[in-house]
Amino acid sequence: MSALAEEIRAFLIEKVTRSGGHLGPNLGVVELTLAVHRIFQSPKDVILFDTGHQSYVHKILTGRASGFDLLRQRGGLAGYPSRAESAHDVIENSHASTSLSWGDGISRGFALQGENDRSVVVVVGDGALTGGMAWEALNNIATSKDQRLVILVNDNERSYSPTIGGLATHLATLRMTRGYEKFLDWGKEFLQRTPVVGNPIYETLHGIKKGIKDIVAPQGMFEDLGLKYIGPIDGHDIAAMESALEKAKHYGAPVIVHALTKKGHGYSPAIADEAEKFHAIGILDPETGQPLAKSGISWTNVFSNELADIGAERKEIVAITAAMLGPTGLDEFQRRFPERTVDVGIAEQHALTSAAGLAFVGMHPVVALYSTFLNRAFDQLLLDVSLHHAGVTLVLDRAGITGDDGPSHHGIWDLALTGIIPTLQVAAPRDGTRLKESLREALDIDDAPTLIRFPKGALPQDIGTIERVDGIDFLYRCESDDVLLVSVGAFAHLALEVAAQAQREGVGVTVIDPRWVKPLPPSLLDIAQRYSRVVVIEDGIRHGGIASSLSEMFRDARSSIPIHSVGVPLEFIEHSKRAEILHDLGITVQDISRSIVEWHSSPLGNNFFKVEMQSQEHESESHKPIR
Ligand SMILES: Cc1ncc(C[n+]2csc(CCOP(=O)(O)OP(=O)(O)O)c2C)c(N)n1
Repeated sequence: MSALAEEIRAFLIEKVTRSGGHLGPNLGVVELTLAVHRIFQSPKDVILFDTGHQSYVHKILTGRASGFDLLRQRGGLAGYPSRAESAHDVIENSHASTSLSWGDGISRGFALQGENDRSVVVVVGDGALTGGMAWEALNNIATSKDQRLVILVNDNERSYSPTIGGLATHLATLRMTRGYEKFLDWGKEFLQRTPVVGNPIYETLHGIKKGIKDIVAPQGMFEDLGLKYIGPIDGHDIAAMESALEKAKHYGAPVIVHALTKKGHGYSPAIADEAEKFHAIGILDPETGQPLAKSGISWTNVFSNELADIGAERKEIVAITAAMLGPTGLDEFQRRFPERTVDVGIAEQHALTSAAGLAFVGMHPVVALYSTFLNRAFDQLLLDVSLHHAGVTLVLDRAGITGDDGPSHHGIWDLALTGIIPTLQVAAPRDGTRLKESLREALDIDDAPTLIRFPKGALPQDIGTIERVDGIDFLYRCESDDVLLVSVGAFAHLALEVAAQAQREGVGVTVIDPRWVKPLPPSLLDIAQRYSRVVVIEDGIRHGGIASSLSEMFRDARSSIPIHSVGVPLEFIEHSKRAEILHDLGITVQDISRSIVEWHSSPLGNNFFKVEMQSQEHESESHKPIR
């Protein structure tokens, strides 16, 4: 078995350094996953991976090794579990802390249906255990006496960076008991070899074991919740893991198995990476662990440095991350102002309400999240932050189509979600200069929440402003009154190319960037009056997006100017390169300019807009694009 483990490890290093992906977490679960598959019979027994980023070994063991050449690429294996790939995958996840609820539901269903020979195993990291949903589930699971549910805690002491908080401290305490168990084992061997008095002393010692343990290392939490606890076990010791899982399997009620693993185990470049242990990597040289391509300045870098500079000027700024300090760029702020940086764990809901509290006493919190994870905290944004007019600034990285991570990682919902939140103001900067500018503008607003969204990846070149009218930037002005193109955020370069192409084909297009897209500046209406048609390009779902808000604004003003929208249709989009996805959706210079030209040549009132038509094919009746 250890030879197989080494083979899998070498395979992972070879393949994942070539494609990019979650290398560190998977290197850490090789033995643990082998043991799970030896003791449980998937898919009869259901194996669930929380978050799902550490399911590569499971994929290899369930017949998908050959798919690793195209990991996270078009037509290849997904980076997370995928039902389409295998009957061994049950949850299409990537958002953390949901697996215990899934496990509860499935094992409860088995019990209700009398399927008492089926178990559910949930592999959950110490990071994912910091999420509120995990605790809601534990509270519920603890009442069950007959669910065959094994909660395998993969404790590597890290989320991206070290896991922080009370739970992490408790797990550390449980880890300490390992020393105590060893002491007991030693005592047993030594005393039992001692004639006459040895055995009674050992028995006494063992009898008060729990008492001593509670002093040396309190067992508290899990057992107090009423959950059977087994551990801690060396998660790299396959035999020990098998034996613990075997016990857990036959326990017949929910049980926690606490495994200790090392993220990046067996690969020295990962172990040497103090910050993130190669949690998620790009393409690397497998020998050295060094990136093969030089990455340029990213949106994240610009935000990171600017916020840290503002932090030096303004003492009321507090930075909040939900276990993603490095990926969101808050690491620089933390380096300079550790006392004003808070890592709440994977707890976006708590982050937002806690930020509202900070704002109440005069601080200005900046909560930095990936766009997709804001979905989690919608109610908190609506009712704790916005209803209370809290001066909280949200910064959403990875907004728009992200690509390789698949359907649940695209940041395509934030504009639609935030569009219905009163008091909230939203900015979509088009470049680095506008990002810095809007961040400062947002931080000057203390009586309402603000949100700034920008995409993944390299920063585009700045695009200068010809003229600013009521906060709206003119990026290209055309003499003709044919089309006004409203570009949202980082689509500005695309919009300018579209304008140039359409102009070559005889249609004049003026390009503007409203910068703040919620609320839309009222003078947008006055500007638009001069044109025959308005087109909006946005990197988010069209349903309920910026074109939708603009259309409502025009309707309210009884304006009849036709508005057309280019954006993401209402569907779940598989993993693929961002450019490939945009191409599929018709969000390219060629497609959009061709559509504008066709549309322009068709009579008013009978417009045919190809981009919309392409997207519409995927949409239900109720989600028709704006016309
Ligand atoms: C709701 C949510 N917020 C943030 C993330 C980003 N994220 C992905 S993995 C991860 C850390 C997970 O740590 P852990 O569960 O301990 O797993 P490990 O990587 O250590 O194996 C985070 C924060 C996420 N997936 N879901």
